[in-house]
Amino acid sequence: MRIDFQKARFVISAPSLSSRPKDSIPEVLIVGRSNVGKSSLINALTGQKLAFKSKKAGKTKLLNYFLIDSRFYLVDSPGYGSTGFATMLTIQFSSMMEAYANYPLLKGIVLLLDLRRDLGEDDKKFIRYLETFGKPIVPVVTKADTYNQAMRHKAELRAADLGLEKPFFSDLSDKSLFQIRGAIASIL
Ligand SMILES: Nc1nc2c(ncn2[C@@H]2O[C@H](COP(=O)(O)OP(=O)(O)OP(=O)(O)O)[C@@H](O)[C@H]2O)c(=O)[nH]1
Ligand SMILES: [Mg+2]
Repeated sequence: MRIDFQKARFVISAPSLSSRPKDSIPEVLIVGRSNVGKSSLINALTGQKLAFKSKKAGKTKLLNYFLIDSRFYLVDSPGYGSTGFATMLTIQFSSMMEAYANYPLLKGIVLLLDLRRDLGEDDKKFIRYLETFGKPIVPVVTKADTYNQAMRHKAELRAADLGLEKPFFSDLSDKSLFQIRGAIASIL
């Protein structure tokens, strides 16, 4: 399926899934710890400055719906572990995610990871929790431009340890974006 990611526009910021657009367009959710690079990846995938990126953690507070090529919504989510989401599964965040658990329009989750360090227990719990959704998960290691060969190898081992085989490495280059666009298209 050919999808033109450059044909993208912001549609709505929703405080929860119940405020999403009232249509039946499928969606792909981007999740990850605060500051991992969710908004930056959305901007890079679409080649537009759609999502706000920030130096300060916890910038994205709402579910931001971006319509891609009139085909699906790419949804920027608040980073867990960010300001206002002190612990990963705070009531607000978990109830937002909970609504997604059996949501038929959710076609998959792009899980952004910083694997320069071992993940904490809360990250591992969060990943286990996402898996209970039973939807495809596309693992993406962000900020790959900051990894050397040894770090990359270590990151692959860490991902495998989490049951995430063959993660994509994103350095926001054309090559990595091409791969990630392909992975997203394949789950739609
Ligand atoms: N070196 C490098 N920096 C990146 C990359 N992607 C994002 N960043 C930087 O990481 C910081 C956080 O990026 P955001 O895209 O705002 O992260 P976020 O996950 O949307 O953060 P929240 O909205 O706070 O949850 C910014 O300073 C970005 O410039 C990357 O591929 N390489
Ligand atoms: Mg963001």
